[in-house]
Amino acid sequence: MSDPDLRPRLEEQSKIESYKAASEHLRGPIVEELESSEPAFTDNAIQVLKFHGVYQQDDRDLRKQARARGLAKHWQMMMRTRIPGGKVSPEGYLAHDEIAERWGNATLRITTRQDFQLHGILKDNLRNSIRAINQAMMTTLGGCGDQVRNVMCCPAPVGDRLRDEIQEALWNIVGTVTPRTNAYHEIWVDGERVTDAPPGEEEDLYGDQYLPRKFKIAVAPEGDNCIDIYSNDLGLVAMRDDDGGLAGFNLLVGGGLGRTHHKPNTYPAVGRLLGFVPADRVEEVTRAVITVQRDNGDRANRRHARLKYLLADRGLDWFREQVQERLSFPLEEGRPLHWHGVDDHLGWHRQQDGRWFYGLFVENGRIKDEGEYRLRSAMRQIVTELRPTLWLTAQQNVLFADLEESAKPRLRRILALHGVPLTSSIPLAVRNSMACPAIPTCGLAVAESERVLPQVIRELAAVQEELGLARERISVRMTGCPNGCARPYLGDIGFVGTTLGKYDVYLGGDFEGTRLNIPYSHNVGQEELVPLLRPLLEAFVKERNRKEGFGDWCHRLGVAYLQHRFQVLATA
Ligand code: SRM
Ligand code: SF4
Repeated sequence: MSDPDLRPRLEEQSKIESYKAASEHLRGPIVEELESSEPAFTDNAIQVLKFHGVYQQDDRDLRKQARARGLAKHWQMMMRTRIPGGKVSPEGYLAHDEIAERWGNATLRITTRQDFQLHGILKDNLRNSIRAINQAMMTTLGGCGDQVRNVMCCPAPVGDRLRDEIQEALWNIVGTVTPRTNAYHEIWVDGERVTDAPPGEEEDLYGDQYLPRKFKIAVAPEGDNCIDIYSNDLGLVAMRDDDGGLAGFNLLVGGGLGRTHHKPNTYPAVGRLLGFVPADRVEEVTRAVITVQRDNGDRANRRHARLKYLLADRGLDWFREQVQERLSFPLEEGRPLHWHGVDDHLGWHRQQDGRWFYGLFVENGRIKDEGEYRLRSAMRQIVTELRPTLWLTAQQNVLFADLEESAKPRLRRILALHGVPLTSSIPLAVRNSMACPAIPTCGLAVAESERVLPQVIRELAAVQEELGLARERISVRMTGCPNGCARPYLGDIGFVGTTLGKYDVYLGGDFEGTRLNIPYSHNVGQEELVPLLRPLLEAFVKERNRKEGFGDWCHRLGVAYLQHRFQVLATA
């Protein structure tokens, strides 16, 4: 175990560490500041609020107007509900829909980690919004902050034995990683004015200072990497036993995608195989992995604080020893891993109990009413009338589950009446694309993403159609900065914003998301993105091996070779 004397003293740690340490288990100055008439929170409260699932933002489209009205910014809050495995009850959905209407910007957003985000909530409406989420038996605690974030899991509601056992393991993991503090209930639900942690309240996993940085966990059934397991700090791959049940988990550690432009010591990394544990040991090993990071992660430099950097600095063998020391049983060697693909679970599928689920494509996860396209209204009607269980996917889509055969025509009719296309009519290029929110809500965005990808991807779909590639699954992911929220470094093609209207282009990942892609071209104008890709796609059509994916073809030939062949300037 790490020597506590060697850890940096609090004054040598980042400012956020001192806020966390002084927060009395996430109470901080939230209550006082909620009661003040200021439209925004102070830095200390902002950092503690993240643990409660709340980000302070400003509407970047309205900055000029705000200034003209003598305001610093148009302050508003984003709220993220933590939704393990993406499972949402009809009541939970309707509560989010109502908050979006009453207090938010009238849209909901399905995130790349199977959560809901609500944007545009004013400070005065925050308490009512969080309370409404809690009344629907959901929580925003753990949506953000230096703790375990939403635990992802393949959402397909198939209902077979393996999936049922995975769900049980998922909820045990969620139970073990949820903070113990009562601060959340005091502040948002009970409305008490408590500022100190009561005696005896203990954060047994996190300690008083919580983790050095966010920590991400995902669970995937072996074979189907629909949740992009390699981007997580801890990936748990559920391995089948001989009877089709859950034997245990292969552990992948140290995945993470965030990087910063012009800082080569920040980089994306994919998870590495640490070992295997039987199913009934998963909570113990999860805690062991988290506490090694808790005790050894970098608390001085937040850009170097994720588990991937600890692994890079100390090595996988050191890490394995540290984990082993904290376990009551021996870690086994990792089992061979094979991925058969990525199933987005869209369209109609039969459940084991004879009922049906329907996976609906939601472009970039945004549930909204806009012109003839009225997805939000359609979803409200579907949920109110048919009462499906909803499952959010890691590709920002939604599955309506537990539908009787008789509900199928009604669901189709409701979608048609609201101008929402069925998944089967969505071009594959569009269906396999994702963008992060970026401007106007994200304060870190340097370029657009959600608002420009629809146009770019339709241009690409048209080129794919022309070249006979309409049925080809090519994943395209765009972000408005290098932080990697739509996982651009794991797609066949990644577009990463560098400044307004410009993107770095990455190639050579794989559709299964097991490999990082590589920078191909730097600072490409938005309207040049598809023309840049066109000659590559033309060559791919002629030269690919049978069934070879576009990313695999780029990888086989080598990105450096492709740059030379297509006379593309190397990256900056
Ligand atoms: Fe993210 C920060 C949105 C998934 C890496 N992310 C942000 C913030 C909160 C901006 C901020 O800190 O002020 C963004 C809010 C934008 C907005 O207006 O809503 C934001 N991230 C998102 C979401 C909504 C994107 C989406 O299209 O759905 C995803 C919410 C997930 C959730 O429900 O928890 C989201 N973010 C991711 C992922 C993908 C994943 O986890 O599978 C990553 C890459 C994986 C990883 O963590 O390494 C990711 N987000 C980041 C980072 C870089 C972290 C790093 O280690 O460097 C930041 C910036 C930071 O933490 O300093 C960030
Ligand atoms: Fe914001 Fe960057 Fe994440 Fe996009 S990738 S949401 S721009 S932090």
